[in-house]
Amino acid sequence: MVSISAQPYDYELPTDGGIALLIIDMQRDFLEPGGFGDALGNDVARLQSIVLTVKRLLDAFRTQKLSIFQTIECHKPDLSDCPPSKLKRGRGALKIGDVGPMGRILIEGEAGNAIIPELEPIPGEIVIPKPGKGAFYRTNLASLLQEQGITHLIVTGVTTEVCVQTTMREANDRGYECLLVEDATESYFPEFKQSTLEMIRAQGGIVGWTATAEAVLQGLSQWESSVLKI
Ligand code: TIU
Repeated sequence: MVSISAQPYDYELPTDGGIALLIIDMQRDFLEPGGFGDALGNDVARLQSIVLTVKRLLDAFRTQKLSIFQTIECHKPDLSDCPPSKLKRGRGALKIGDVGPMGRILIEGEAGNAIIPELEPIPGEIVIPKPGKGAFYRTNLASLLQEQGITHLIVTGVTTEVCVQTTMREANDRGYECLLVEDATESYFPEFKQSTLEMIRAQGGIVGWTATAEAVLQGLSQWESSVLKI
């Protein structure tokens, strides 16, 4: 049995299931000035700190030919998939659908809605558009995971206590073994990130595990060599 050194205890890698990297919403809308995060009054520069770490994980999954799913939070240009409550919320200078410096805020296909260039998917990699905070709500993620036999999710992205935590809770209830990578997720609020990490792994891992990217990478390379030996 190969495991990743994690909290609250080691995370066992599957012997008969698949593992996937889930990268949540690493979009210009959240990481760059002029997007949705900025419109909500946040200091978006805080989120830049994880880009290289997410890239390291992405490269490792690409090299080992493991499944990768990225999500983007977005709405259709006619806003038909945006509940009025979400549209009204925030009371910032710009709201969803308004024209900002990177195009319309949080709208599919606009420049600001794209994944940041450092993490741009390569042909064949799956990007899941999602209208909500959780990646399972009104998306085909569950069926894609089932098709690929995925049982274990390594979760990264932004923001820790909003889309990342909502997705992890949705995944946990659906039976996935979820590990949140501590230095590959970030929040506009450092105290919310810290609390989220703690609440996920509390009570014996009530929602899942947390571990550093280094520990994940070490576990994965051991796992690969153990699989190759069989
Ligand atoms: N505002 C905030 O912290 N997050 C979001 O609205 N979406 C995601 O977390 N992706």
